[in-house]
Amino acid sequence: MLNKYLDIKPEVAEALAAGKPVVALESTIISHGMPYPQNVETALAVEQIIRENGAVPATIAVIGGRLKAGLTPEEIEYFGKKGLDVAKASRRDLAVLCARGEDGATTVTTTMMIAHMAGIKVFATGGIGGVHRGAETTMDISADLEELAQTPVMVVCAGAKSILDLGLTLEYLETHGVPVIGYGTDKLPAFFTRDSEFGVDYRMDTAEEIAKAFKTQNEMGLRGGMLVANPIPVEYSMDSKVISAAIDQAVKEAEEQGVHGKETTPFLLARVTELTGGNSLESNIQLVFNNARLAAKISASYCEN
Ligand code: PSU
Ligand code: MN
Repeated sequence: MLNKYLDIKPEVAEALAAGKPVVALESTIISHGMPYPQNVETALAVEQIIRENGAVPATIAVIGGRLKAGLTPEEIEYFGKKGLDVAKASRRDLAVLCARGEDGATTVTTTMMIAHMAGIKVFATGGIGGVHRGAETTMDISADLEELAQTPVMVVCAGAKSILDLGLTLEYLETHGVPVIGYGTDKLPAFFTRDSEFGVDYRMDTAEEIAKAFKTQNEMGLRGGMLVANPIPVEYSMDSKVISAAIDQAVKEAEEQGVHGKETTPFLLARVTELTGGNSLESNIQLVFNNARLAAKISASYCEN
């Protein structure tokens, strides 16, 4: 099933061929989500955490028109330095970027697509895209949800930021048959905070239980992914009042300035970071580390059974 546009890093290809655990990572978080050099330091540290927990990391990106499953440290450095000059690549961008031989930072959507092409089952990130507030008139719904509906890759995240309408995001996932699992929680985490007013579909307390549920889904031949929401560690979680005030203001500014399309999410994320200061960057980094640990354990259990 190998794709002629895909390059799998040799270390990743060897692990996959030997049935060893591999965890995919996205690159939008590197080039668009954090400033240089913290983005490169974080990306390299996440890879290290995945190794320490028994899996091989595969950071995913588009470089020079090639779909890359697994980057070298030099490629991660290149990506982090280029920052916002790398195009954000969602599903609709992938073919054009490859045809033109350009670079692209992969979102949750395109990271899932490329992970699946390579044969990787588990992917760790920070937050996913979803149904935006006001989507009943703008129709702004992230392609991430559509990808979860059709591509059999597990996404381990810290829930979703309330820049989104979390209730509508869960409704959309339910309609498309995507199970939402809370790791050690009944509530959907909201990225910077450990919970929200919304419940998940199932609470699971071990990596083994999550791996077994996903293996069952795949072996049954059900299409689509699984969303695992892992709450931010208590010591890095933020005051929900501070966060929700910043988010409300960012959403209002986006509306006033007529921000739309692919710019909406990056605009909101950048404004929330500015309004909440350096604390939110540290929280963001720590929750990605936390998700990488869990994803590596799930991937290891998936491969053992
Ligand atoms: N939400 C976050 N952090 C992120 C993103 C979303 O809290 O980094 C990024 C991810 O790459 C996600 C993308 O896949 O934004 C979604 O963009 P859009 O809403 O335009 O589909
Ligand atoms: Mn959108």
